Amino acid sequence: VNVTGPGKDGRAVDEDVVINAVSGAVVQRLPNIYTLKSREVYDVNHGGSANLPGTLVRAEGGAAVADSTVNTNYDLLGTTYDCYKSLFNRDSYDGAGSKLVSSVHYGSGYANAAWSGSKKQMLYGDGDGVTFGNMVNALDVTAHEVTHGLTISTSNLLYFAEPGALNESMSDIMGSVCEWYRNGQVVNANTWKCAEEIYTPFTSGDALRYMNDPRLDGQSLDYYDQTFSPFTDVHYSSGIPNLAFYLLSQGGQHPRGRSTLVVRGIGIAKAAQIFHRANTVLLLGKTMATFADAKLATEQAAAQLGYGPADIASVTAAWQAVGVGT
Ligand code: ASN
Ligand code: ZN
Repeated sequence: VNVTGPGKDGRAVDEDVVINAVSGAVVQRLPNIYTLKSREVYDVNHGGSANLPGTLVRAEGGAAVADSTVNTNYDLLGTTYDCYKSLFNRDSYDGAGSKLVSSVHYGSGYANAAWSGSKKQMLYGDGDGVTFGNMVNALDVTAHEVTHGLTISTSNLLYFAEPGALNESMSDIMGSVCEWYRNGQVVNANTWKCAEEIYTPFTSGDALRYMNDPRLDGQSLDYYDQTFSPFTDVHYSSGIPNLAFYLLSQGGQHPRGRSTLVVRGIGIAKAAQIFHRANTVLLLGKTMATFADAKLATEQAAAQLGYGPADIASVTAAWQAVGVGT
């Protein structure tokens, strides 16, 4: 018997189940046909924070509209939702099916995108046309902003110093993971680049950040030592955990010889599970978590996920290769 019924939001249920006709017990869960995905894309029409969210242009299930910025944002929010649901069985950023609310055409020539913690929504600028094209056009940026909403509702890492670097890094990591997910769970040349689709439209091949070699951007850090300052912009200090995640996934050595350790890569699929579990379970409510706390949390997450000693050793080595732990 295929059972469908109203989900918690009154729309289609998120699973089909086979039930025993006599006892009513669920004997098999079938792949989801419907999900609880719920998006709302608004046009703030070049207004600022006082004008949010603006006019609702496309809600869940609505047909494509005339504005391609709205449609692209809607689609990439959908890909991000699907990535989280499919890889982590997580229902939206808060795990409770909350709507993904987004406003496009924020500001004028605004070359940024953000998650507003107070408004529980995202905003996307059109870019300035020189450093950035339209901010909606990069899946990793969209997944990055959604992940800020997730982090606020889980670890709630402070946006400063080491927890801030970890907060930013969780967003960059899940940006890469969602790109990998969209690419059929295959790593390609763009997987480890951040915002490559929109960064410097007149220069091809570059990116805002590089997870595999953070110093390629000229500012990000890639090793934790005495020179680390808590005052470093979290978008640069995030390079340290970003590189740890890359090394855990792909394996290899520190790209600039800061460590002689050779990390055995475990693949992005397992690495993603480990970092997601660390952020949502082991670091739950750990607003002040340090890099050392994240190392321990990811080691424990790997063990809880049932990964073996060699994988756990890779987690340890990935952090050691960026200067965290001995
Ligand atoms: N795009 C930035 C981010 O999500 C916005 C900011 O600097 N907070 O990290
Ligand atoms: Zn961020």
